[in-house]
Amino acid sequence: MQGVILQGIGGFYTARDDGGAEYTLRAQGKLRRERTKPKVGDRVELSPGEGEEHGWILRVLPRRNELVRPPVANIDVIVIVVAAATPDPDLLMADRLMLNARRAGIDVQLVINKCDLDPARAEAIARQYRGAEVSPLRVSAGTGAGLDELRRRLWGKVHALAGQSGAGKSTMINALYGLELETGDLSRKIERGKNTTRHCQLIPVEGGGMVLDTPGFSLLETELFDPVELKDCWPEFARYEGQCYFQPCYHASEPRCAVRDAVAAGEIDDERHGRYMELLEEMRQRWRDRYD
Ligand SMILES: Nc1nc2c(ncn2[C@@H]2O[C@H](COP(=O)(O)OP(=O)(O)O)[C@@H](O)[C@H]2O)c(=O)[nH]1
Ligand SMILES: [Mg+2]
Ligand SMILES: [Zn+2]
Repeated sequence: MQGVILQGIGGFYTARDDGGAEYTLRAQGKLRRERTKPKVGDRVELSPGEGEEHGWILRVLPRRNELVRPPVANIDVIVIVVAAATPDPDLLMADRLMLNARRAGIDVQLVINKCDLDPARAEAIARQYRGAEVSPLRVSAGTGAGLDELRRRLWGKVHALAGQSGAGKSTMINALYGLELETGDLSRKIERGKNTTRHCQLIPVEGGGMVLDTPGFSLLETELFDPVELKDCWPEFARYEGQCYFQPCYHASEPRCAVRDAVAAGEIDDERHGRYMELLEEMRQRWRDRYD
């Protein structure tokens, strides 16, 4: 039998089979000896317990992708939420999230929320990401505008929402799926006082998809890698690759750089390129200091 791990607390896991039945499981000793720790999102082979007894996780099937913090596996889409206003959008943070998702091999859906507050700003943000392979979508979790389209795009997929605090992630999940997660509005807190240590869990939603609920989903830590690889995470540079005078080219300050020419010509957004430069500088610094 197989199932997907929805949550794990104190060595007990909840798994759900394809028919929707849920099982309480522990990891077999063999897994612990191999130091395989099942993660939320893992597909596992299981043997169900009898009656009140818990069952066992026998094997963790190969992962399509995985994150370390939070420890989750097999996420199809990371939804990066930025607010058009309140809070002021931190697009450097959004680009960092995009970079990390891409390095982990996970698709990105950019959602620009709170369009009701500043539609012009929302449109300007969407324009910055043309060619970035993040399918920008403008919505308002408050009014519901655009949510049908977002629900359609996420249908049947395992997805997680990431982004600045206050951007509207919890409000969005609630509006999409009729849930009652805790939002910035404290009067709507659920489980108040009942359960203070919150953990990450997958919540099955209509259409066969699942949404990851986690209080601390940050995805802000970028693994260390050779800074020359950074440009590969900006899809809008790809069509200019190989056309620069220097090879390889960082598309930073080299003369006769096709990417910088494209920025000057307005074919690539200059703010997006500017934030690439910031992240490049940061990675070069870390790369230089890597043996310290
Ligand atoms: N005007 C407006 N406010 C929103 C919208 N979405 C969320 N909010 C408000 O923004 C605040 C933060 O939302 P929350 O969902 O807690 O953000 P989170 O920290 O990303 O989970 C709350 O007061 C929400 O009511 C929106 O589309 N329009
Ligand atoms: Mg929240
Ligand atoms: Zn270049």
